[in-house]
Amino acid sequence: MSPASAPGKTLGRRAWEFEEKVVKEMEQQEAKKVMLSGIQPSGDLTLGSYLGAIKNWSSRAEQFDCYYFMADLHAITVRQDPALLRRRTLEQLAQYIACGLDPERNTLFVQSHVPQHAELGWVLNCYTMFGELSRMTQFKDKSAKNADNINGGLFTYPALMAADILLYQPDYIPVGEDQKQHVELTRNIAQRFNGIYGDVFKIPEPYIPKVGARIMSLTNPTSKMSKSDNGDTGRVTLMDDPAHIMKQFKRAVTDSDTQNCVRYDPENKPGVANLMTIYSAVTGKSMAEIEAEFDGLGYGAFKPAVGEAVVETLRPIREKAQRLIADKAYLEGVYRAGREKASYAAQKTLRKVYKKVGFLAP
Ligand code: ATP
Ligand code: LTN
Repeated sequence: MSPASAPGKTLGRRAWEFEEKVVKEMEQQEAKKVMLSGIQPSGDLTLGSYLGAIKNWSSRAEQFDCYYFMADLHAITVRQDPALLRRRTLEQLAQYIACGLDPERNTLFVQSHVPQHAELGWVLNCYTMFGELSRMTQFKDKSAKNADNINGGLFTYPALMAADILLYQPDYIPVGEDQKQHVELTRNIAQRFNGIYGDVFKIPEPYIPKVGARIMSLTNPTSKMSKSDNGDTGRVTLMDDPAHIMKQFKRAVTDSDTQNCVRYDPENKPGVANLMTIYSAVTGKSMAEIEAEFDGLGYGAFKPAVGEAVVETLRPIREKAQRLIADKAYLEGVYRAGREKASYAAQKTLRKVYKKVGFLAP
């Protein structure tokens, strides 16, 4: 019997190899970068939020430790119907999963279930300047749209968003172009805090897609496709049926170019450029390939083709979300498990922050 195959040695080596494997896995786990994002359950998710943000969230679980949440604390900065808010929060979770976020590999949770968000939000409010908040475009846009309810929450919202992010020490924040300003403010707040107290927060980076970062309204290509805008003529939601999606694309605004030319020119042909962006984002084709594909065919062929490509992209998402929405017990299980994991990570950071600022230990 060779020494290596002696029973005691083999067992010893196996135990050692096992230990080495566990340590390696733990190291990989620790070295994994963190990705985090959230969306307010303030309306039905649109094609804009899918292409600008959620599409970038999925298939990342191998590389990243991922946290995604329903930002219900943010949603009440605009008045919400309570029953509708509850329903949308649950449906949004179903849509996250349907978009490819496996709850076994991603931490999916409800923001208000993790009180550390509100707690750190308050602390960070005290490290965010009035001038900084005044410069936020989302605040200016939303106060113009809700002139009768310009509340303090709407104004200080970016400090809460900074807390959402910094609690989890993430590396990347996958969002659409419109959120870049908030992530930059988060970086400034984190740097300011670290400058006073030492390295408490990791400085995160926005992660914005090359194509689809700003999808425009189909009827008004100079304004962003948005879920909470009144009227649904300019948007497509993840839950729209194929006939409705086709109708929206067929009546999408293009331009009065008599040649009906499908050419990428965002400045002079914003409607066509927006449709090309959508088509490119869902098919992976480049702008040159799209121009060649529709050369001489005009808008009459182009608009339904974009509609069909979108229908096929959204079909499996809608069908899976519908099945999941019917299974409330499953969704409850997912968000409860998510809360456990999120709270653990969040509490670690909050404890550090409370200590640094000088709060007496309870
Ligand atoms: P609301 O109208 O309630 O403000 P919204 O439709 O603008 O909502 P958000 O909840 O603000 O959408 O955004 C969710 C995520 O999707 C964010 O990361 C945002 O940047 C992205 N996003 C939203 N709309 C678009 C869009 N039209 N194009 C690209 N990305 C978008
Ligand atoms: N402000 C974002 C939603 C949001 C968010 C976040 C995104 C709230 N907290 C943290 C990324 C990270 C919006 O209005 N779309």
